[in-house]
Amino acid sequence: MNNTSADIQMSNDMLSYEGFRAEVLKDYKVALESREASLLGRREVLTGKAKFGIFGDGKELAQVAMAKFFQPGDWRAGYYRDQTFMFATGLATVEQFFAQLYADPDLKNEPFSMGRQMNGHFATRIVQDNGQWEPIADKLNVSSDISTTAGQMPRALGLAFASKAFREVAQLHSMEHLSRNGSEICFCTIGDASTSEGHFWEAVNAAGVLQVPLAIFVWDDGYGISVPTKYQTTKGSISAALKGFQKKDNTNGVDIYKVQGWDYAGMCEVFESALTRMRDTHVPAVFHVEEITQPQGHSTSGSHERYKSAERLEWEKEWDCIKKMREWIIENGIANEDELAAIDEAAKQMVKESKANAWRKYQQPIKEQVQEAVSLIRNMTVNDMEAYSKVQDLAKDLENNREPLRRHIMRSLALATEIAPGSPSVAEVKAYRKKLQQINDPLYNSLLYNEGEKSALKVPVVTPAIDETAPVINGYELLNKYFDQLFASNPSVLAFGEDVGKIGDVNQGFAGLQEKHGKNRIFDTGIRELTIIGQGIGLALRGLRPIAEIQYLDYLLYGLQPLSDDVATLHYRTGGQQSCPLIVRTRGHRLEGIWHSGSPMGMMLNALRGIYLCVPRNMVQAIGMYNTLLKANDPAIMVECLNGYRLKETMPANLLEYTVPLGVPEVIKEGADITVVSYGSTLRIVQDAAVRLQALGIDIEIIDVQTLLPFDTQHVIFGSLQKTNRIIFIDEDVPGGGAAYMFNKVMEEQGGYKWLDVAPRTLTAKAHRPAYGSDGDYFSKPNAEDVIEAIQDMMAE
Ligand SMILES: Cc1ncc(C[n+]2csc(CCOP(=O)(O)OP(=O)(O)O)c2C)c(N)n1
Ligand SMILES: [Mg+2]
Repeated sequence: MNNTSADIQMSNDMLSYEGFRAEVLKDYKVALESREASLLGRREVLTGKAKFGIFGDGKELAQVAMAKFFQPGDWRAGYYRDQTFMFATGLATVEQFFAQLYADPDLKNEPFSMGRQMNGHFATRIVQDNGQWEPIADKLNVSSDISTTAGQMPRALGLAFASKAFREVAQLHSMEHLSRNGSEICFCTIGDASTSEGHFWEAVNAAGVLQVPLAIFVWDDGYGISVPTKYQTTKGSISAALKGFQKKDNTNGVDIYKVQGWDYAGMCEVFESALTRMRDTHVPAVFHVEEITQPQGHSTSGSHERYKSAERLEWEKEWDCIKKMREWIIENGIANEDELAAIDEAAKQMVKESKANAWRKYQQPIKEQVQEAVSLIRNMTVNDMEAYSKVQDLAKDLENNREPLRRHIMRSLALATEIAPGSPSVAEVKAYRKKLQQINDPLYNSLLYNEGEKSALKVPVVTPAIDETAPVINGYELLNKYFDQLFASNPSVLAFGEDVGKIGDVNQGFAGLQEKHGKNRIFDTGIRELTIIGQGIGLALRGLRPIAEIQYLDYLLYGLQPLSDDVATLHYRTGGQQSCPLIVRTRGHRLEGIWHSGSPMGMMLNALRGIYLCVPRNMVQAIGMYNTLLKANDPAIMVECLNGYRLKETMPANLLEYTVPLGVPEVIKEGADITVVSYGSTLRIVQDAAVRLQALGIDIEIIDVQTLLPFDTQHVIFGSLQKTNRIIFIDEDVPGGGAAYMFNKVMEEQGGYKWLDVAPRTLTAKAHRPAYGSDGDYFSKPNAEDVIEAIQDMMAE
C-alpha cells in the first residue's frame, strides 16, 4: 500500500459521497415500492381479493427519514399508516404486507398478526415459543398496532418509560438482553386528527413530567377521514396548540419540531440531531410533520373526492412527497432521469411479483383442500337423480371458485350432506369436514392466553405452609410483608400508581417499602389511570413485571380502553408472539357510595377476555394468586376486597412460594342442602347467613370461585350441584352481571341444569349503584337477610 494521505482523503470523500448517494437512492426505491404497494393494494380490495385496505401513501418520505434513526433496542408504537417505515427498516417485506391484506393465517407468510389483523397492523416477535423474552436490546421492536385512534399512546408512553426504569433502577443494569442503559427510544406515530383524543394529551403530559425518550411523529395530512384540522385542533395546528409543553432550560417538558413531509433532507437533519440527543437526555419530542398528502384518500371504504376541494386535490398532486424527492434528486445531481426511471420500473416489477407470491402462498393450502373436497363431493353415491345433480353442481361451483376461502369449502361440504343425507358417502364427507374444522379452529380460535410453558394455568400448585406458631395479622400487614419479600427477591417487579409511593397505597400494602426498595421501584404517579395502564403495558412488553395500581375498582373505567383493546387482545392478535404480563392491582366491592363500592364484574368479564380476573376473598388467597401470576406471562386484574385489609389472617411461612391455582374454586364450607356460589366480599355475607341458616335447619355448601376468568376449569361447582341439586349464584354486581355469567357457565357449559331439583337463582345488587352510607349499602347490595330469604324460598319449593 503506497497511497498518500491525500489519496486516502479523496477516496474517503468519494466513498462517503457514494455512500450518501446510495442511501438516498435506496430510500427513494423503498418509498416507490411502498407507493406501488398502496396502489396495487387498493386494487386488490376493489376487485374483491381482499376485504379492506388502508395504506401509507403520502407518508413515505417521512418514514424513510425516520427509519434511518431507528436502532437496535428501539421500539415503535404506531398506527396503520407505517408500512414504509416497516419496509425501510427491513421489518416487513412487500410480500408479507400483501399476505396480511389477504388475511393469510399462516404466521410464516404473515408474521405480524397471523392473519388476524387488517393490513398495516404490524408487530415483531418479542417472546419465544417457550415464553422467554427475545434479546430485544439487540432487535428492532414493533409493539403490535391496534386500530383505535390514539390507542397506541398509553403503550408508547410506557415503552419509553421503561428506558427510564432500565437506566435508573440499579438492579436492572445487568439485564443487557432487555436494555442497554435505557438508551432506547420509543418511536410513536399518530395521525393529526387522532391528537384530538384525550389519550394524546394525557400521554404528552405524562412524558413531559416523567422525561422519557418518547418521540412522537404526527403525520399531518389535514384530515381524520373527512373531518379537517379546523374541527380537530385548537389553532388548527398541533405544534401551536402544544406550545405550553415546550421544555425550557430550567423546566421539564417536551421538545417540539415542525418539518415538512415532502422535505427529505430537512426531515433527516432534524430527526438525526433530535433523536441522537434524546438517547442521552430522555427529553421527549413531538415532530409535527406537516404538508403530508393522502393520494388515495383514507381507506378503501370511500373516496376523498367527496370531501376534499378540487384545489386541495390539486395541491396534493403538486406536493406529493415522492414527486418532490424525485425533483430534489435531479436538482442536486444525485441521479439522472434514466437512473430514476430504472428504479421506478424495478419497484413496480418487485411489488407485482411480491403480490403474486403472497396470493399464491395464501391460496395453496386452500386449493389443496378444495381439491380434496371437490373429489369427495363429486364421488358421493347418490341415488336420487335430482339430489345427484345438485351435489355435482356443488362440486363444480367449488372447483370453479377462483378465489376460494376456507369457509366456502366448509359450506360446500355441509351442503352436500344436507342435500343427500341418505348417501352412503355422507360419513366420509362429514369426517373430512370435521377434520378441516380441527385444522381451521387453531387458525382463528387459539392463543387468547398463553398456551405453552408460561401459561398461568400451568403453574404448579404449592400449598401455604401454616403451623400452630404462624402469626395472625391484619390482611394489609400480610400484603405488606409479602411485597417486602417480593421486592427483595425479584428485581423485575415495579409497583406504581396514585399514592403508592410515599404513603405506600391507600391501604398500606406498600407502607415503608419505597424507602426500603427505592423510589424507582415503588412510586407515585399522577392521577391518570389510562397512562398508568400504559406504563404497565410498556414495562411488561420490555420484559419487566409491573404491578400497576388502580386506586379503586370504580376508576378502572378510565384505564379500561387500553386493557380491553390492547392488553386483552395482544397475545391473540400477534399469534402468540407478544405477551404482556401486566398485573393490575385494584381494590373493590364494598366501601361507600356510588364511586367507591363498585363491583363491575360484568363490565370486566365482557371487556377483558384475554386477561385473567382474580377475585380473592382475602389477602392470603390474593398473595397465592400474585405468586401464580408472577411465574407466568398472562396479564391479570387482581381485585382485592376493600373489607379484607383489616381481616385477621394467619400468615403462611412460605409467602413467596405458595400458589393459588387460577380457575379452581374452593369449597369453603361443606353442606348438603344447597350450593351457594360466590366470591370476594360477598362471601362474608354468605358465611354470616350460613350460620343463621344452620340454626334454621338448612345446611348450605359455600363455594368461592376465586377467579372469574378462568372459571372453574375442573367443574368443581358441577360436582357440588350433583350432591345438593339446588344452586344459587350471589354477587354484588348488577343483575345480569357477574352472577349471570357464573350461572351461564355452570348451567350451560357444565350442564348443571340436569341436576336441578328447583329453579336455579341469582342474587345480586340492585340495578343501580349503591347509595352512600351503611343503609345505602344494606338496601342496595345483597345482605345476609336477602341470602337467607332466597335460600329459604328455594328450600320450600
Ligand atoms: C377510537 C376510534 N374512533 C374512531 C375510529 C375510526 N377512525 C379510523 S381512522 C380515523 C381518522 C384518523 O385520522 P388521523 O388521526 O388524522 O389519521 P390518518 O388516517 O389521517 O392518517 C377514524 C375516525 C377509530 N378507529 N377509533
Ligand atoms: Mg390525518
